Amino acid sequence: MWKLMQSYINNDKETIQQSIVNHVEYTLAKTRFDFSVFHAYQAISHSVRDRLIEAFNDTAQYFTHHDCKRVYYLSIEFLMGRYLQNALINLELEENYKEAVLELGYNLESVYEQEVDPALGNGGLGRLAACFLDSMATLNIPAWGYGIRYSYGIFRQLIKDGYQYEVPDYWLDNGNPWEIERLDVNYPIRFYGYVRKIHENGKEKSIWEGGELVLARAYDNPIPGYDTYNTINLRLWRSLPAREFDFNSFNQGDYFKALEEREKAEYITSVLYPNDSNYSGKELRLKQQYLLVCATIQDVIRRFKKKKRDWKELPEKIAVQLNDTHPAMAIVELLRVLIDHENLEIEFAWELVYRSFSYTNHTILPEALEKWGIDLLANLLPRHLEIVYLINFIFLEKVTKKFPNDLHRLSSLSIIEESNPKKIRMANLSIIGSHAVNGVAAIHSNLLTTTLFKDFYELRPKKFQNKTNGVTPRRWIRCCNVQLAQLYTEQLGGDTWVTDLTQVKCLENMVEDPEFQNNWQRIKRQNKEQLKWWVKENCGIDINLDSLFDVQVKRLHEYKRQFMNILYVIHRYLQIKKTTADQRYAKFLPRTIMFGGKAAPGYINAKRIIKLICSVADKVNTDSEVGDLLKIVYLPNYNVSNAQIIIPATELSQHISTAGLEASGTSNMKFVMNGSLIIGTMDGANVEIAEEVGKENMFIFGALVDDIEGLRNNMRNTDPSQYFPPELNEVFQKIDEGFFGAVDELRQLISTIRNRNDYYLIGADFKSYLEAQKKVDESYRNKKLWTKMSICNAIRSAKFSSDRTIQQYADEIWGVKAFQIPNPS
Ligand code: 26M
Repeated sequence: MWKLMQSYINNDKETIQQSIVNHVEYTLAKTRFDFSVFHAYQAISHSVRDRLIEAFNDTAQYFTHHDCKRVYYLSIEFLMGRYLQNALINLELEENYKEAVLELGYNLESVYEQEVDPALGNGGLGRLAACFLDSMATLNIPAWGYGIRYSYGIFRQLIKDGYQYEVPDYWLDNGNPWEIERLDVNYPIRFYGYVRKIHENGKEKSIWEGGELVLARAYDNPIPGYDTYNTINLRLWRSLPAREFDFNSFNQGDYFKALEEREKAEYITSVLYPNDSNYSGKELRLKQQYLLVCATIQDVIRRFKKKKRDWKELPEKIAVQLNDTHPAMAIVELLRVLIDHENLEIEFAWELVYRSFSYTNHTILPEALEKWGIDLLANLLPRHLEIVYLINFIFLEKVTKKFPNDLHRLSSLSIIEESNPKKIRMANLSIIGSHAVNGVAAIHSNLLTTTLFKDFYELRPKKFQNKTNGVTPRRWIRCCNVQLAQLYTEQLGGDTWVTDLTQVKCLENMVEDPEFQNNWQRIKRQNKEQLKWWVKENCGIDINLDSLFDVQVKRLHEYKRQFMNILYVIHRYLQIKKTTADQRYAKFLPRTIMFGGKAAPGYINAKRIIKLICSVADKVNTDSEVGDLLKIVYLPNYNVSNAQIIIPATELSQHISTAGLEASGTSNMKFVMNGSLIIGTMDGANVEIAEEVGKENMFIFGALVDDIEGLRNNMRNTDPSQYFPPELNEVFQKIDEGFFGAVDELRQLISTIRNRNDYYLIGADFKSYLEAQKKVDESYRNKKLWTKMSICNAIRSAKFSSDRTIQQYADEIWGVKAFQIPNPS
């Protein structure tokens, strides 16, 4: 019987202090009588790490002992954000540490600020993976995350003179107390080489050899659940040179050349690609993907083989979730290992593979769909290309049986795109190799089955599912909005809402309660104050606490339409200017409009939009006629840690993508949980948010997804001078006149949408956007009404907890149950 030993760690104040001081002395080799806040952070982290590791080891042992079915969540990105506060809260030790640390002379809040923000992700997809880990740990699901330990995370964004500058983010400068380097877990990874065919027992066998070998080394990151002892593992791979020397080079006496080759191996996991769409087809990127996949599959198989059992049990013991197509080569890799190394029959092996895999799609934007050129694959992964052809052949044969003489269908379903040069469609591979495929919000999942993957849907309708995204209430309420969390805990008589967000619905009877409303307003105001200081410190701008805090923070993208937002801001500014001074304050409500987000370094239009926002900000913020009626701020370097300050302080948040293009959005959920109202289109998860909180509590506008095609045709057939509403033409004219400077650049930007080229339909949606903005102002004038709307949003947001999402994945895709390890203390 599995037995848990007594824990040796106590959590009283004195023991905690002792452990911190010990780490100062013995881990950091600093004197315990005088250490800086930076060293305090390091020592505290090590002390918390000790507490994590015990639970982490016990959890791994417990899962092994119970031989439960495991989930492997494969993602090229994990956007974790800072660990310390989250770990303390999940361990329910924040109060103990606060006291202990205070007596040592430090304030825990300022200690948190010492941590670098690990930003190994671009945006939504990577952050979703992080929220999922938190929920899987909290729900006691036997899960592992697998990803890449990039040396450089997403670049740090500087804004100078209105332009974005990208600074490399070497985040490991000060070490990383949250990871465990596994010197003994290294897997060989092969690239290039050739396939040799041999004959064995009358059968042809393939041997992939030659080429280059590198090693993938494991770095483990413990992920504690909330209110549970379970602590799961995020295993990240780092590339290293293989141990064998390149004897060829050495023998020729080219010592430096040989070392250079070794350096190249380390380079593979050096940098995260900073795109969040727009697939680029770079070999290094494919190497990253394959390294992740190859090391992970070796790890998974090693764990499966620990117990002697039949291969047919594989799908009952593992569930592999692909976070988009980036790790999709895992399908081919597992099949390769099963047929080439384990000598299984192809049909049998294939059955095991597709029953084990499932795939989540995160976008329908065509430019983001991964397609690898045949030549690239033939060179880098020659055996995989052969296997892809094999899979495709077997698959298309089955299709032909069901739909004879349907060449059109065959070519749309094929993994191979018959272009010149031919390409491998990773989405098709992912669907064919998975037993379940899901979109990330209801509208998105519907679009998948009716447009992008229609033919696949007709072939296997039951394969397709929806799993509406969610976010973790631990980080996005409990950590970032401590006061709101306290209010909930007081009102609900306990803090079990943190793991069961449906409980906050019980506050429905409080929405009109004056005292509750007062508390609500007080909390928002305090959060606004905090953001005001952040803005002062980081942008040097004073913002008006009484103004409406209006925020759009997300990656810069034409489809997200930050452009439409700033065009509206210009319109508002022009209206203010047209109003006489004595009327202005009666007519306009003070607003602070904040933007934030990174543009992919090569995305020129996105960078021009940043420039436009900053140029408008310059003009407006220094216009004495406007005063504090209107302020525009570009919040630099939007990331997880400043999101934790920005989101709780927001009153209105913008989620205004062209209908059909934002798969889900997840920040919309975070904003709603923190009592922000949404101005948004019927797109992504906004649709379900409207169902939950009520349309009357949102500002919904714009074309519906079914209107889009018609509107695009309409635009093409309309005279450009007639197509845009007059308010918008007036704005264009001002930009054209050079009112905001940077004429050439800004003219180019507006020209992208002017000549029947308004693909994202800013012109078509602008009028209804104006109307929605008007309603915002009217509602904000009525403080009681606004507060009530804000409360309704927050207390009706339970559906968007990632606990709900993960429970659905567990029940409907993975078929795994919870295994909760007893707490030894
Ligand atoms: C691809 C190729 C090369 C380099 C980078 C990429 C790449 C990286 C990230 C492509 C897409 C990436 O992420 C897309 C993404 O973040 N999608 C968002 O996923 C969220 C979680 O499901 C959704 O909420 C968002 O709507 C969706 O845009």
